[in-house]
Amino acid sequence: MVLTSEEKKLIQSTWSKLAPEHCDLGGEALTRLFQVYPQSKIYFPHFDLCPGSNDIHHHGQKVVKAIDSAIKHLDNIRGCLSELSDLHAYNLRVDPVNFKFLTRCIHVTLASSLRGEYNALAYMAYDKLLCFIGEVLTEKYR
Ligand code: HNI
Repeated sequence: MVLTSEEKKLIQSTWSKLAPEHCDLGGEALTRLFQVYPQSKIYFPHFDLCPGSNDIHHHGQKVVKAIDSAIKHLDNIRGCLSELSDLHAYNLRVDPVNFKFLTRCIHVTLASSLRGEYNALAYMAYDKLLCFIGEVLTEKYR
């Protein structure tokens, strides 16, 4: 992934403004995922998938924590997500298309929080980042 230094700064500054540890970014993105792409629900038969459920909220926090650590290590995302990559490839076996679905839902969630600040440049920077995270989490399938 080639993020320019401007894109890195843009991601880090907008992300810190969101204060992801205090908001329900992940839960909102997952709620959107299950509403817009209900086929993604098959991986979570053991969860309560009603919008805003505790399961969705807690799982959302885990997902956001992983993205947060990627953002703190933009030069070593592969290393930092290595264990998660093993988990998604060897245990969970999530069809990679779901990562594209989730990426879209994260974009919408970011846009609805950041409003005008989520301009084309911010979109492009996050798109590169989220696509790369999806690649890392699915690359061990081969
Ligand atoms: Ni994902 C578990 C991060 C995309 C299905 N996932 C996790 C965990 C993290 C995580 C963190 C918790 C690991 C642990 O407990 O050790 N997942 C991420 C990230 C992305 C992602 C950062 C992409 C941005 N996961 C997806 C997608 C799906 C998915 C697209 C399927 C639609 N993940 C799962 C499932 C689990 C999971 C299923 C196990 C849930 C559980 O608790 O049983």
